[in-house]
Amino acid sequence: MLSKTIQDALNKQVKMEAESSQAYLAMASWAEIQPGLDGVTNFFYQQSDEERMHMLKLIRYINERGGFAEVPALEQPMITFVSLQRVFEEFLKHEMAVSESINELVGLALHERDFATHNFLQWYVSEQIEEESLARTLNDKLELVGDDKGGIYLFDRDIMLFRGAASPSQSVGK
Ligand code: OFO
Repeated sequence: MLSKTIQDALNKQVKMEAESSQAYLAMASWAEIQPGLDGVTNFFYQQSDEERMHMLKLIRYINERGGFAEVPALEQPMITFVSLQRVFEEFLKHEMAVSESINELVGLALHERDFATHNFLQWYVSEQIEEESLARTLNDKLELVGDDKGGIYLFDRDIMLFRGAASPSQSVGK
């Protein structure tokens, strides 16, 4: 059985994963209406789906442990962006905030001596290493490219390859 403290903290993380899914959905939608950004569009649609999966995994865990997973209300995310660079800066910022939140949760689980939750959260720890690293790589590439249209074309064409290389954990679900 989950303690109230852990249940509340996990429910906060449910919200964060749902917000991540919404944020990346908004990025996908923005990219979709820009000319020639099919790769970036697919990348963020897929990223949004993954975040929903992360949320579901938490919901199922909370309920499985005798708690109650609360489906949260969500704020509208940022929906327009001044540049592609800005989108990816936001992506990295968001992933860093999620990593921090997961680390807090891991610390809390240890403090509360909830070793099952501590064990459950290790998947998220690994996932955040992958996602932060992917976000940094993509930001670095975009910095190299600058405003060069040819570079942006190649970035968009190859973006799914970066994802494949950096994120081997897509099949892990509940
Ligand atoms: Fe939920 O994986 Fe990153 O944010």
